Amino acid sequence: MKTTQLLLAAAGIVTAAAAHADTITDIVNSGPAFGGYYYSDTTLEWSHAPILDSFQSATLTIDALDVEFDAVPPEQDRVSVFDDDLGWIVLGYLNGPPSGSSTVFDLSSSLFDDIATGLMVKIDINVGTTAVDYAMTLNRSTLTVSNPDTPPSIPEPGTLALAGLGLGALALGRRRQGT
Ligand SMILES: [Ca+2]
Ligand SMILES: [Ca+2]
Repeated sequence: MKTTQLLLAAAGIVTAAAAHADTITDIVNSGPAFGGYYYSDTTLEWSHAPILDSFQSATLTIDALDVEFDAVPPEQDRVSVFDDDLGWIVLGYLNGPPSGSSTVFDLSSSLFDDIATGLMVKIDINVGTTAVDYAMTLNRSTLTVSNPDTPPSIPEPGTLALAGLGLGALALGRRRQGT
């Protein structure tokens, strides 16, 4: 390995330790479920990337267009997630104005293991309102997990030793280049 690569590797380890974030976000906004205009009784389904870090709370935010939850009868776009123990569980319905809505659902701890393997989500468009044919467009699904107990980020002794190893290798490389 070249000395520059060693130095970069050492720097990368330190950066990774310092950048331990309080929240992790996974956004899905592409694929067959997104961007189209879909009518009643259509089911849109997608998956989030696995989140392997530990966390203590999680939310799912769905951004959509043309959700007429305030209409009479209301458009009922039902959001469900897959729990490995319980199967599909209903979180609730999209809410907000047709011009653009952002609906946030809290995810229970029984879903944390499913988040770790990649949370599966689906929307059943306008269920239970057979009198009216509504449609909507799904724009984005945002999965956010947070760990409020994350301690202040201090590089561990092992990390510092590794960084020192990288710098030492750099010095050794320079000496060799000099001879
Ligand atoms: Ca589960
Ligand atoms: Ca609509």
